[in-house]
Amino acid sequence: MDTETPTHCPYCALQCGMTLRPVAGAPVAEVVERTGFPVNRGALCGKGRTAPAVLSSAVRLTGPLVRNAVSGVLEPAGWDEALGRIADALRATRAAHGADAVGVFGGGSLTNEKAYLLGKFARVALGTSQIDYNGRFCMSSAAAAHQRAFGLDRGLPFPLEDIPRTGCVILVGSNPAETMPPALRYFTELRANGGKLIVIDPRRTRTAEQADLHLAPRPGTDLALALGMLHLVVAQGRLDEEFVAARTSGWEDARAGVMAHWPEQVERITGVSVPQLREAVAMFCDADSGMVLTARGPEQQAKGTDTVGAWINFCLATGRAGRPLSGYGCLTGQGNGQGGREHGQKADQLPGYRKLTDPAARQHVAGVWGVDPDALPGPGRSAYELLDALGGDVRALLVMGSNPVVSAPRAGHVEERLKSLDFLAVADVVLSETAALADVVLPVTQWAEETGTMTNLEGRVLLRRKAVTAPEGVRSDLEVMHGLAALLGHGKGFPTDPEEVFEELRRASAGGAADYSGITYARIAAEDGVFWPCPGEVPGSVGPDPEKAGPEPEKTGPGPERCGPDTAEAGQVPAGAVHPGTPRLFLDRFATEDGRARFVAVTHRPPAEETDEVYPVVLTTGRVVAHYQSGAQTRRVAELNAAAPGSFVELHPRLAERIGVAEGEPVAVTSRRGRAVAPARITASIRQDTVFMPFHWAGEGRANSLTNPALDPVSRMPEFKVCAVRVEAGDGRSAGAGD
Ligand SMILES: Nc1nc2c(c(=O)[nH]1)N[C@H]1C(S)=C(S)[C@@H](COP(=O)(O)OP(=O)(O)OC[C@H]3O[C@@H](n4cnc5c(=O)[nH]c(N)nc54)[C@H](O)[C@@H]3O)O[C@H]1N2
Ligand SMILES: Nc1nc2c(c(=O)[nH]1)N[C@H]1C(S)=C(S)[C@@H](COP(=O)(O)OP(=O)(O)OC[C@H]3O[C@@H](n4cnc5c(=O)[nH]c(N)nc54)[C@H](O)[C@@H]3O)O[C@H]1N2
Ligand code: SF4
Ligand SMILES: [Mo]
Repeated sequence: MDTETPTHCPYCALQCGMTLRPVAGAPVAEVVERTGFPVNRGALCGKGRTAPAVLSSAVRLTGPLVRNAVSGVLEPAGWDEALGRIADALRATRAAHGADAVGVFGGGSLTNEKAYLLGKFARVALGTSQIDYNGRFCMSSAAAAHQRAFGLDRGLPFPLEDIPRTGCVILVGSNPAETMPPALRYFTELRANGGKLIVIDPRRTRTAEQADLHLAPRPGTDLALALGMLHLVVAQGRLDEEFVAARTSGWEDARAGVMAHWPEQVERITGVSVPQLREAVAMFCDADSGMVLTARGPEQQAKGTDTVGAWINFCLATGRAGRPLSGYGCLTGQGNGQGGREHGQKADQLPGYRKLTDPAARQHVAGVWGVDPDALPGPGRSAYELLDALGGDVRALLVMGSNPVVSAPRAGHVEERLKSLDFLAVADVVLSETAALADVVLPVTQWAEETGTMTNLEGRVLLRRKAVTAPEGVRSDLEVMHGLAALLGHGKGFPTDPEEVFEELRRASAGGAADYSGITYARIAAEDGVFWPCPGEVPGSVGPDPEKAGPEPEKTGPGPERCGPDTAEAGQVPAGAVHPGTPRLFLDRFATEDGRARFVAVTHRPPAEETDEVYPVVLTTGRVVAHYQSGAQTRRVAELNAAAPGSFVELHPRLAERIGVAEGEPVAVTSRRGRAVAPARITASIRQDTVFMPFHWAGEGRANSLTNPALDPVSRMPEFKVCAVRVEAGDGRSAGAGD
C-alpha cells in the first residue's frame, strides 16, 4: 500500500487517531498527525508515535514456532504443522479430561471482531466454559458497580469533550499525565475555564501536580474516603434531596453506612485530614456540575466494586449524575477495554453485554450462531481463578492477547501453573514471556496490518484500518480461529473477513445492552466513530441461517431505549431512520427496570493484607508513560527503553534513609508471595509508608512477583493496588524497614 491511511494507535483506551504513511525503502511506516480526529486532535504520546517500530520483522514473530519434544527448544514450523499440533492437543485433552479441561485466555487489546469470535470459538468450537480475559484485571470492578447502580456498564456516560465544561472533577487513582497524555488537555482546559480539579492518589503524580487539591490517602482506603466525604455532604446539608427522591432508590439503606463514617475516623484510616476532606466536599458541591472519574487506583482492590459504588453514591447524593455535564465515569484502560468486555470473551457473558445465565440471551445468541441453546456451556472461572486452575482441572490453554507471566498477580505462581499445563498455545505479535513458555507459538498480524473495530473509553466505536502489509508467514487472529475451528470440525461460522464478523456481531448484539446493530464500517468511517447503544436494522442476508435462528426472544434486560440518549430517544427512532448513536447516557432515565439509579449500602473494610511487623510497608503498583502493560510491545522500542530502561522502586527519602539506600541503589522488596529487586527512585512525592513499582518488566524487577491475588467478591478483580511488603537494601546491607 502506498497511500496515507487514517487509523488508530495500538495501545490504550484513548485510541488516538493517527495517519500512517509508508516510507520508501524503510522497513516500517511513519506516523503522521491526524488532527481531524476529535479525541486527541493530532496529539500522541511517545508510545503511539513510536508504535510502527513493533511492525518491524526484527522484533516480532514472523513464523510459527513449535517446541521440539526431544530438545525442548521452540523451533520454526509451518502453519499446517503448528495448527495441527494445537488441534490435536486440544482434542486429546478434551477426550481425556472433558471439554472444560481446555481453557482460553483473551485480552482487551483484541478488536471487537476478535473478542466476539474468541467467545464463540470457546463456546461453539471447543464447547468449554473456561474462558476469561485480562480485562478482569483492569476495569471489572467499575463494570460491576456500573451494572449494580445504573443497570448498564459503559465506562464514560459522556464524551471526553464534556470534561472542560463541568464545574469540578474528582480524579480518583488515575494518572492520565502518564497513562493518557493527550487526554490531560481536557483537564487543563477545565481549569482554564474556571473549573476545579481534585486528584486523589497516594503519590503526588504529574497529574496531581496540576490539581487544585491533592488528597494522598493510604493505598486501599478509598472506600473510607468516599464515605467520609459523603458523610460531610449530609452533615453539611448538601444532600440533593430532590434528585435523590426523583431519580434514585435505596438512599435510606445506604445512608446508615455513610453516617457511621465520621470524618475523624476517616482521617485515621486514610491519613487525609478532616480540613482537607471538608475542602474537597466544598469544592465539589460549590460548583453547579461535577464529575467523579475513577481509574485503577480505587478499582484494583479486593473491595473495588464497593469502592466505586461509594463514589457513585457520592455522585447520586450530590445530584451529579444523569444530568448534563455531570456524572460518574470510569477511565477504561486497554485499547479495546470497553468493547472487549461486551461481546463474550468474559466468563459469564454473551455478545451485546448479555448474560450467559439468561435463557433469553442464550436463545438469541444460539440462534445467531446456529446452535442449540442447551449446547452452550455455562459461566466459567474468572481470570485469576482460571490461571490458578492450570495444570489442575484445566490442562490445555490458548492465550490470545495477554502476557500473564508479567501482568498477573502473584506472577511466580501463575508462571508455575502455566508450566504445569499439558499444553500451552500462544498467539502473539512478539515472543512475550508467556509465549516463550508455549508448546506452540502463532505469529499474528497487528493493528496497522489488519482492519477491525475498537470501542474507546467513551463508548465510541472506531474503525482501525489496515495501513500496511504484514510480513509473509504471519496470519490474523481471525485466520487462526478459522483454521483451528475447521480442524476441530467447525468448517463454517468462523469467517476471516473482519467486516463479515462485524456483521454477525451486529446481529448477535441486537437488542442487548451494548447494541451495535445500527453501526456499520461505513458509518464509523463517515462519523469519527459511533457511540453505542446504537440499535438498527441488520440486513437479513448476513449471519445465521434464519431457519435455525429461532424466534426473537422477549427482551428481559433493560434495553438501550431506556438510557436516554441526548440526540434522539433510542428506540423511538422512526422506522427506517438511522439511529444517531448515544454519546450521553442516563439524561432522562437510568438503565434499571424502574429507571432510577440504585444507591448501594457499603461500609469500609481494610485491605486483604494489612501491614505488620514483618511486612511493615504498603506496596502499590502502576504505570510509567513510556511503557505499555506487560511491556511485551514497548520494551521492543529503543526510544522507549532509553526513556525508561527498567523497573524501579519509588520510595520516600525517610524510608530510603531508614533502610540505607541512595538513589539508584538496589532495593529488595519482599512480600508473602515473592521478592523483587530494582533500583531506588527516591522522591518526597510518595507517602512515607508506601512504595510504588511499575509492573512493565519481567525478571528480577517484576512487581507482580509480590502482588496479592485476593479477589473482589463481586468482580473477581485482584488487589494489585495494595499488599504488605518488607523493603531492604538490595545488597543485603539492611536489616529491614520494620526495625
Ligand atoms: N503509559 C501507559 N499508559 C497506559 C497503560 C500502560 O501500561 N502504560 N495501560 C492502559 C491501561 S490497560 C490502563 S488500565 C490504564 C490505567 O491508568 P491509571 O489508572 O491512570 O494507571 P495506574 O498507574 O495503574 O494507576 C493510577 C494511579 O493510582 C494510584 N494509586 C495506587 N494505589 C492507589 C489507591 O489505593 N488509591 C488511589 N486513589 N490511588 C492509588 C497510583 O499511584 C497511580 O498514580 O492506563 C492505560 N494507559
Ligand atoms: N501489578 C500490577 N499488575 C497489573 C496491573 C497493575 O496496575 N499493577 N494492571 C492490570 C491491567 S489494568 C491490565 S489491562 C493487565 C494487562 O496485562 P496483559 O494482559 O499482559 O497486557 P499486555 O501487555 O497488553 O499483553 C498483551 C499481549 O498480547 C499481545 N497482543 C497485542 N495485540 C494483540 C492482538 O491483536 N492479538 C494477539 N494475539 N496478541 C496481541 C502483546 O504483544 C502482548 O504480548 O495488567 C494487569 N496487571
Ligand atoms: S495516549 Fe494511548 S492511544 Fe494515545 S498515543 Fe498514547 S498510547 Fe496511543
Ligand atoms: Mo488495564
